[in-house]
Amino acid sequence: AFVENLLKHPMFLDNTYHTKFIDENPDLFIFEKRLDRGTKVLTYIADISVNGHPETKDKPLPVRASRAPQPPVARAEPMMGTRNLLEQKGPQAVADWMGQQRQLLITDTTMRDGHQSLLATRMRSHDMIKVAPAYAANLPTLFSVECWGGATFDVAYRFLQECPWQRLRDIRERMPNIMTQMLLRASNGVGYTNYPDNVVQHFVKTAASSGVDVFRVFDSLNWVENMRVAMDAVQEAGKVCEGTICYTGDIFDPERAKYDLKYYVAMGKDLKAAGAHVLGLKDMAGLLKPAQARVLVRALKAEVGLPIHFHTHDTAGIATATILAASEAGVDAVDCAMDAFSGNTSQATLGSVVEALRHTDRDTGLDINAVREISDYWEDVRHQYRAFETGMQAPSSEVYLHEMPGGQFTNLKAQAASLGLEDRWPEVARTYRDVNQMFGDIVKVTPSSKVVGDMALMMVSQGLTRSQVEDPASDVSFPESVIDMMRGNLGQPPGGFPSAIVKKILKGEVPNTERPGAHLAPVDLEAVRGELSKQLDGMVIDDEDLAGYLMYPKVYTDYMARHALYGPVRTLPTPTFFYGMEAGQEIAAEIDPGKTLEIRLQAIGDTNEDGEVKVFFELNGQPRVIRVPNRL
Ligand code: BTN
Ligand code: 3PY
Ligand code: ZN
Repeated sequence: AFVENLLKHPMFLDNTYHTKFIDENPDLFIFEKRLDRGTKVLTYIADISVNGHPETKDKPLPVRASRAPQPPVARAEPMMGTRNLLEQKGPQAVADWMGQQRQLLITDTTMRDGHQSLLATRMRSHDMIKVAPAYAANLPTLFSVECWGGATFDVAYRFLQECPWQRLRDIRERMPNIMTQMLLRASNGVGYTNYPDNVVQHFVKTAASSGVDVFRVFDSLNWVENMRVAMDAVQEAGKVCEGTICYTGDIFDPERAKYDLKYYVAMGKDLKAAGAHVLGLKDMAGLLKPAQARVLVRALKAEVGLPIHFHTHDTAGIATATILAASEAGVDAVDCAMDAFSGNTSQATLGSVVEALRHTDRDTGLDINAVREISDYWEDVRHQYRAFETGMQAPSSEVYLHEMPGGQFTNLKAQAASLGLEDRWPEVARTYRDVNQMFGDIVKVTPSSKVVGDMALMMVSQGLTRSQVEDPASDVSFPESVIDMMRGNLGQPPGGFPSAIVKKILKGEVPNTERPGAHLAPVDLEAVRGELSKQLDGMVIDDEDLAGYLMYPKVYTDYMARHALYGPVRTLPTPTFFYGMEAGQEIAAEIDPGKTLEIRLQAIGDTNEDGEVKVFFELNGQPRVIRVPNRL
């Protein structure tokens, strides 16, 4: 039972070190500790092989015989790309170039929104890093590769047992010519609540120096006031600041007049005045229809005068049509996902957009053979994550009813199922829409979308209607996230929240209607660094660790505790990570450049009277026995 007890003890930090620290400084460590990493990785494999991985148990298995994903061959030396332009001439030159050239520029979202929207964000760095050189060599004219931020940050620590910063540096190193891109929730960072200004500034600065080139900055209530700290920090770092409008409603619908063309144009102008180099148009739910896109893009181009980068989701099956309409109206760049990671709640199909525009005046110039090869790789990768396929089977126009973001849809469905509400999904969808109206018709995107989802699930599970909730005479116990938003802790939507519902939810407490960050004291970064170092046995806390800890303190320290036990498991092949090994199987894991563990699982023994199992390995030819508890 030793592994279990240590694992369950959050303060177990004996022999702690950081993945990247030891990777970068292997010589600083004594021989035993280096050997120890092998034992740690074997402990993980033994445990998963005996007990299974908690996240894949009882889920559909990949077909074992399917071939290991092979990245395409890099066909040439990486040609100069957008990253070189940014490095040599700066972010304004990138924006100027975007506006000047004719071809439709494409961002590939596979490594961020693609798997966030289709596989619950579970894609591991291993599968991204392997293919990055093929992007650099074979698709050097991509505008950018979105590979960081959004939900990928905490999922890496929390569920994949890996460091998100190392992912960023590894991709950056292998793809030096194409800009990387991240999604940043402005003052909410990559979290679910407002952080103090200096925490946001420290995060942006660190992300820029670890490898992010384009920052798509949005606010979950479209409040430009609440975006300035993050946008200023991006400009300060010399990176591309994509100040972003979140699209909701329907500009043609007189009943949604709050979000009309004038509203979006005014917001675009505000973002330009705030220093955006590029105007992001983020349609997180996939609500923008082709005819509306034509009008909106034309107006934004003419009246704001920034290059426009359009992001949408294919939830309703119409994303490609909208992209083509936006392209005709002069949009400068669009987001697509590689074919195997496209469609439904993800982005439009990259190869199809390339083909649709071929031989037109907006020809993307991308090599369709290179696209197909890379997509073939992603198809094999996706298969290994079969346990996380939660997606919709078909596109659905229902999204125009509920307006759920692509990244939330499957998540909320799973949450509803876990509450026993799977048969009442249409009711959840209608209630989500009712909650939106009750809150005054707000933008719904992380974190505001989570608040609306929490409220909708509460209402459906308790059988409450909107009018019952609004009735001043009824006693309703609101979810904590709802109270928090009404207090003003996510900022203000256009026109504010309706005063009657605020009054009911806050029971008379006066909300803060100023920028939340204005009321949050700065964090003493050096003091926190010192305390964390003490907590982690004197480990050197660099800016990346500090930024991770400040975003998610417990997620970070739990990750570090598991890291002390399991070592660099991020280097394992994906099937090994999620399913362990079978007797007779052999794998390799490169734990440092040039230092590879050759691992063979010989046999799994019987469970002894203490409930322990011996697992017999060969590690680089040497026999090793690992004991793990049988928890089945
Ligand atoms: C997670 O955080 O849930 C995934 C990381 C791995 C947790 C390991 S898997 C082997 C052992 N058994 C468990 O139930 N948890 C740990
Ligand atoms: C995120 O914030 O993670 C999103 O994807 C919002 O669309
Ligand atoms: Zn998205």
